[in-house]
Amino acid sequence: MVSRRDLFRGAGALTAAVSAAAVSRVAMAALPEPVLQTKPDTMPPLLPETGRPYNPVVTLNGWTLPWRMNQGVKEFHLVAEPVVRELAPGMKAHLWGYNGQSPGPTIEVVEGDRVRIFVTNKLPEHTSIHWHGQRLPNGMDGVAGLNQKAIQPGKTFVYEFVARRPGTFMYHPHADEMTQMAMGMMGFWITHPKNKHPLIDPVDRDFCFLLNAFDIDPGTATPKIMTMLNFNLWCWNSRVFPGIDTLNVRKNDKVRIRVGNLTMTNHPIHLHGHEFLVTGTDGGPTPKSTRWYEVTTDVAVGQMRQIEFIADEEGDWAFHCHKSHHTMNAMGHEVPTMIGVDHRGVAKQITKLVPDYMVMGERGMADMAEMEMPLPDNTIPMMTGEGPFGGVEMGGMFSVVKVRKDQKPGDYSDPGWYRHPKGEVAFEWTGALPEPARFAAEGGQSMPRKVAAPPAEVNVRKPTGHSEH
Ligand SMILES: [Cu+2]
Repeated sequence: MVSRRDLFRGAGALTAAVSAAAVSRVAMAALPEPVLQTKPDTMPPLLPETGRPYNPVVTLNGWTLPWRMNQGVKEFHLVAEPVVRELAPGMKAHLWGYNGQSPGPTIEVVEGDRVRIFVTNKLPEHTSIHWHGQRLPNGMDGVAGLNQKAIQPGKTFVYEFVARRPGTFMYHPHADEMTQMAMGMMGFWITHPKNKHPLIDPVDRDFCFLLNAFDIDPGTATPKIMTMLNFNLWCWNSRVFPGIDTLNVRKNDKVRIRVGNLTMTNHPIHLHGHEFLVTGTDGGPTPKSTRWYEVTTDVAVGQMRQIEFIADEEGDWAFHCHKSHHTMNAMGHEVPTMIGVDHRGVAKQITKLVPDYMVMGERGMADMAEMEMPLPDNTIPMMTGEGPFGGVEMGGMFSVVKVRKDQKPGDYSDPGWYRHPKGEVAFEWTGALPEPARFAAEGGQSMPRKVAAPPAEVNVRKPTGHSEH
């Protein structure tokens, strides 16, 4: 079996399995050998060795599927199968995916390419693949029962169509969809324009990833597939912070980031330090008259957005979903708010008896990041990640865009933490603090209360057992 690592050994050389010239006629009549990936790392862009040239993408914590050219047709082989995916160091999930990982590999083709995709089903149940956003013959659209027979376990189906429209697309099962998508089956598809396109600018860096979510109880490894909204692991490409790789770019690069949402809720994706334009959706490139600058763009369920900006500010810029619950990892729900309640020492005593007992910190949730509570096996802390100045206290859908003037073109490696110029970091004020000046018009516009409010009371309530659900 050809692993992805082998493929990148040498100057981007592809093995015989994917190089048309080296394959005999007999072999060409057979299935292309499936290429598997064993690691969750971000792989370097796969430069095309056959077919029309294009500027390849980089899939965050993912990879692009090599193809073979068979008499002018680009042939890919996807294998639907159970996989073990590391969500972040310290946590592995038992998912379903394609070719060894969840999500499956990114498929990159060029507008006008004839594409043949072999899909082998190694799952315990039937499946199919829908090519989200594509113009194609109806019988290739992949809805089991409607457009085709479901692919039974052990069987291989062939999809074939011309990639007619350039843009940002995805693929996912359309058979027992709820189960199969909750288990991690999905992948990215990019159709590059074949010529200079009036609405698709060339870029220096082109990233893509899918938004997905899992509900995995602390201490277990298999997602609960019936969950509709109450997910506890909010992922980019089946990874959570601090397991999501950073997006490393050179200062003044034109950067494109493509995002697709296959969760069951919307995600306002937010970039620090720069403004961007939404230049495309799964419907294609957006007309220029519809573009305006944003720092957050909402990606609704089943939608894709591609954003573009000039990375002209050096530094380590946070890049994350703006729903604060989506930048947290698995947490016990139904944790009562304990701000203002002094339970010093109590939680520590209880955790000695009940290892996964959690209470919200009395000064906020930051206490929890410090508490180093004993965690069940195969779980990552709710708020975590060490930055150059201390705990980042994040999880889930969070990463960093690293902009450096000395990042080499084509180099996607992590340059380390930003070294801030002198005098450009927020600092502690050590002088005297004056008494606050009272605002003269305080309460002047509000209606006076007839009876004074009673003094606030605090009811201390024991957290209900979050493990019961
Ligand atoms: Cu979100």
